[in-house]
Amino acid sequence: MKKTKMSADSGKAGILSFVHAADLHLDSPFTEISGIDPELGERLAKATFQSYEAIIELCIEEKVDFLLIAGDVYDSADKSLYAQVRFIEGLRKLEIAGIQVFICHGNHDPLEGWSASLTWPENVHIMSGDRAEVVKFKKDRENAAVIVGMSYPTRHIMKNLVKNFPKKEGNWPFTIGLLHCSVGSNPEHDPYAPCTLQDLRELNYDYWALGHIHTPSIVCKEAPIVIYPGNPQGRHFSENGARGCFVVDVSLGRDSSGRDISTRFIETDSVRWYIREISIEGLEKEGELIESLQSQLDEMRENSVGRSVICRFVLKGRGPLHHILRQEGFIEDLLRLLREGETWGRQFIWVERIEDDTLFPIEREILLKREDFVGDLVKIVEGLKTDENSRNEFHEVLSPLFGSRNGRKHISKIDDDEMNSLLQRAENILLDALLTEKDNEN
Ligand SMILES: [Mn+2]
Repeated sequence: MKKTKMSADSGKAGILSFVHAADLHLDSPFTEISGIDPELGERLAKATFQSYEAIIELCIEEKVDFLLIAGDVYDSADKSLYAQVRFIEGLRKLEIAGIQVFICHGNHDPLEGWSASLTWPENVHIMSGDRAEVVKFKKDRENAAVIVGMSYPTRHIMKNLVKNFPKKEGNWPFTIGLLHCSVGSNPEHDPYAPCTLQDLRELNYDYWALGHIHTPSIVCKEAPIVIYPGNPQGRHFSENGARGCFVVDVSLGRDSSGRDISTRFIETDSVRWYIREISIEGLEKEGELIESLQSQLDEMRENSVGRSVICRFVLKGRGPLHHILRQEGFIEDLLRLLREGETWGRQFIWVERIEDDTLFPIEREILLKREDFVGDLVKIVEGLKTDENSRNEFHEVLSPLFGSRNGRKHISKIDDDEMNSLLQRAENILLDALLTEKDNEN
């Protein structure tokens, strides 16, 4: 097995420190946003690069020893020339700062794809695609870490690559596995290089720096620590919420028993995606709806601390505003209003769309007067809610349920408030099934 050695004499004294990032998808197209303002398009085109720059800055600020990138640096096997040049620019900055970089390639950027012939800085180590490579990292002339990694030679790797990784040897210091793979089953992602947590555990490593799953997650908190940092920049509404990478600090002891490992998630996205559901129930006037949307926008602005936001509102529930929302041009006007004053400066909030999933309000007063099945249903529920005799009879009917041995175990007495709310919910379900918008008009 070929062993490469890399070393650094910079970084924090007594601590092994590194940044773990993955799935940069540089130069990724933002497909869900169509027909947008060209300026917004330009801001989005830069977003994956800005988050990459944020990672580079973080490495320098934190004075880490190395940066790990667990695959999918680029979005497609035939990487754009622009993305490659910008990627190398960032790596050069790290070279100047004395920070090493270890990269393994994944399904979006396998080794077989086209690459421009550019000169890689000397601080960069790209893992081989033939075998798991073992790289020793020295700090202050001492062995401080071992990084074992493997790249995808071709895109469709459906076999378990962990089987190629060697077991941690007795004299190895802090050992890291670097791989783009799918741990366990995750129906949202293609099962590239599938493996189990047990496969990872068996090798006795200290940390698994994984890539592929775009939602940040700590798969395992205890040794071995297994982390998916997720992609550092969301690219569509299904990649919503905060995105970033991990900073890991390891105290360097003689043996692993007294070792202290801390992991921190650092947000690196420059544009954040949000989907917000808002219920129109209880809203009587248009003004109330506008206020509610505005206050959501204010909250997002605050939570995203200086970042830009693209958000989608989904309006739900039953209420009188349903009819107004259906009026031609109303939602377009609402959008215009919410977008007003937004410029493509450092921080913007762009409402991409307002979806109307609302339902017509049910006019109960009118239904009560109807001489048909629906009218009877509403009258019965009304009786049970307001008339004491009817309610007592109803409790009588229900009593075997509470009196039986099994019933007693699982349900306790229902008080009047709870009963009323249950009855109302039952009525809503039945009316939803029985009524159409036309039925509800008198
Ligand atoms: Mn990916």
